[in-house]
Amino acid sequence: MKIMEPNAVHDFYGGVITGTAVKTGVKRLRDMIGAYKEAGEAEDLDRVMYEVYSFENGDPAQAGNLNWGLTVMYPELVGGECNFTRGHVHADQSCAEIYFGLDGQGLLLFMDQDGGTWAEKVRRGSLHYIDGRWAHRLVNTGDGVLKVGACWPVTAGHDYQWVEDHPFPVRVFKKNGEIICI
Ligand code: PAN
Ligand code: ZN
Repeated sequence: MKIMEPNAVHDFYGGVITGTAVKTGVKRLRDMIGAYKEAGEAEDLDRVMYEVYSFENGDPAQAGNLNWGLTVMYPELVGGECNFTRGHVHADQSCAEIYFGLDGQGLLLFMDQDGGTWAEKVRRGSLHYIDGRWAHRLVNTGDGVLKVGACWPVTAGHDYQWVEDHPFPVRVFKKNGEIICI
């Protein structure tokens, strides 16, 4: 029996995922500034807010195949508001997803199709099930880097427009070290 290395070099806990099929996305504040409530005029728009690594496994057209990925979020505040991902529902809402906390402290915000909103705490070792109909957004509430792994069907797709049309009604701020959800 041939024993091989994993088909990608991963150090999830260290926030590293590499391999031939990895796509990396970087979100800077300039990409997100409009989404924050109280962004000041003097913000450094070059600030890196989060990085997303995604690894496509197998044929991307074959339903049932799975991607995995890693989101690395920095402990940035914008007008006191905690760093958050853009958020999306899956274009194919029959496709669920699993998130798993690797490092740091955060919240996973959910919103269902009726606008019902709730959150789960994210930390090293936490597991989160995301129904394909639920909008999902990560928030880094900690003082360090938040690292979250994910696994989702290759055919899920990302619908960002839905979240722009139905904004999350809750924002997460950190004031004097305390997390406040408004
Ligand atoms: C994740 C997200 C990642 C970044 O891989 O894409 O956390 O969030 P946004 O895509 O909302 O910017 C995922 O949920 N994939 O389906
Ligand atoms: Zn998703």
